[in-house]
Amino acid sequence: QDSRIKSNAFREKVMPAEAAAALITPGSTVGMSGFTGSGYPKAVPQALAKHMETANAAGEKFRLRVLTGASTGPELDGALAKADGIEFRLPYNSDPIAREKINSGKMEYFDVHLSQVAPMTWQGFFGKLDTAVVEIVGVTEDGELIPSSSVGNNKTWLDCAEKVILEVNSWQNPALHGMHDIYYGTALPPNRKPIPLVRPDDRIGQTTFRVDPSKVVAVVETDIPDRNLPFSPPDETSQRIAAHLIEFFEHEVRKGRLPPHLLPLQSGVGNIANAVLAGLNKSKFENMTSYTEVIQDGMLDMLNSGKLRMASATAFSLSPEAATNLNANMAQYRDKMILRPQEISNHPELVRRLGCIAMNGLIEADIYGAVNSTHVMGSRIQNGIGGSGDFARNAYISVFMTPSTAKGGKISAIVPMASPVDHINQDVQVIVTEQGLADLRGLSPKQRAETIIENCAHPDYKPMLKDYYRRAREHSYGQQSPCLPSEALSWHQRFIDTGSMKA
Ligand code: 0RQ
Repeated sequence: QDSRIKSNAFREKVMPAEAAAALITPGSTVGMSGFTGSGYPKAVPQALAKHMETANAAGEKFRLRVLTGASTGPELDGALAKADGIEFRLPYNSDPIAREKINSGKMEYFDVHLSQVAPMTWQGFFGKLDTAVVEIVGVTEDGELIPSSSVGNNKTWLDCAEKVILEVNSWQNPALHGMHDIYYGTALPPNRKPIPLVRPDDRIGQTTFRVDPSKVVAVVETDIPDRNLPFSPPDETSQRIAAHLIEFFEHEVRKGRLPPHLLPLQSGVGNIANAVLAGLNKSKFENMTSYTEVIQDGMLDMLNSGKLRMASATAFSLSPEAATNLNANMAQYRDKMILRPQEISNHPELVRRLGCIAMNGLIEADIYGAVNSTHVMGSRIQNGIGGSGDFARNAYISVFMTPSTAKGGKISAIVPMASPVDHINQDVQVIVTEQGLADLRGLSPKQRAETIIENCAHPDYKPMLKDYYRRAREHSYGQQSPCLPSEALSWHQRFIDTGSMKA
């Protein structure tokens, strides 16, 4: 393992995880690596959770403010949440234990656009960053850090934290060295300059992180694998969603509104997004590129088949099987993948310049096409907005996709009013369900409503939506976006009261 740490100054700081965790003080703010189940620290958080449990048992409060890239794994979010050790958390979370704590009011959660975490940290909006805990693959002879399977906000944590704890993970393949592109050209306003990236495969930075060695207080060696949940295999519903979308892309190419190799693809988290990639892998499109946030199983398959020429992202978001496979064969992917800081992978300037095709999942959309990506029944968090807002607002075409119902048909994904709204209707150009696709470009709110109800709603809910919309046309206070305020959220209340949105 020593061979991963080529610098003496860093080797001298090697210590057990328990000793490193003891350097983190209760009440402090910690920036951790990790993005969608990859590249998160594993040993220090677990040791930290033990310290927290001991403190809690003795009646002392040991809680932290925890900042990450996005979701992490059970060894970090799960362990700390279980130990009741997270006072405040940002940004995206998908851990079930942390979700439960948030929804029961025991943890504060700030759900923020992923591209904004690094700049807001620099701007001082989140206060002082006490400690960074960052997983790396190794340390070079001149003391630079080889990034791991996610980049996330690590550059910012390493730059801004007062002290730094490193986890050198020998499970990660050393062939990751060279895959990353860490851009050091960002600045605070009024000194910002254009980011010099004009193609998804441009490299504009260096392959390693810099760190001030005097800030490094501990180096911990681990060999724990990245852990992520498996995707559900594409079912008939998701295959139909994919088919509608691919037909739409083919139509757009025929019309000359999309180039034959499409435009850089952004594909969101979750089962549906992954299934759409599987569909694209079987489509006739060739030489596609992606400028996205995460590389999922579906994208790896597209790289393997050659359909996708290259992928730019900030992290892997892979099933355990795909993660193991990729890790065993990392060297052959090094020229086809670039991992960047999330402020660059999700940068609005770049998403707009490249003209990304954004494809994200949703919880519910309303008849006007406003999208809720985050909350169930208006109040319970599912995951968070993640990068969907970064991409949706700035995309060339912004697509949202979902099965038309959830929870065995008891919930309609198309509702009279979304609660809350994460993506305003101006940021939503296409909605796809297994029922069909609504192309909303250039349509007024009433035209959007008619198209969405007709093309996307499930037959069980279509008559209810038509009835609501007809009455809204008759009785609404205004006719721009007809609405019956006292009834608009009654479907949600009915589900809370009876367990079903059906009347
Ligand atoms: O819950 O697992 O308990 O059954 O939500 O739903 O249908 O499997 O869909 O995995 O594609 O996730 C919006 C959550 C969709 C995801 C969301 C419940 C459903 C199930 C998952 P169960 P599916 P997906 C950039 C893009 C925001 C972040 C984002 C997401 C679970 O896409 O987190 O886009 N997006 N980032 O039962 C009640 C509804 C529901 C519902 C779904 N209407 N009511 N429950 N569910 N619809 C990448 C990153 O940011 C990292």
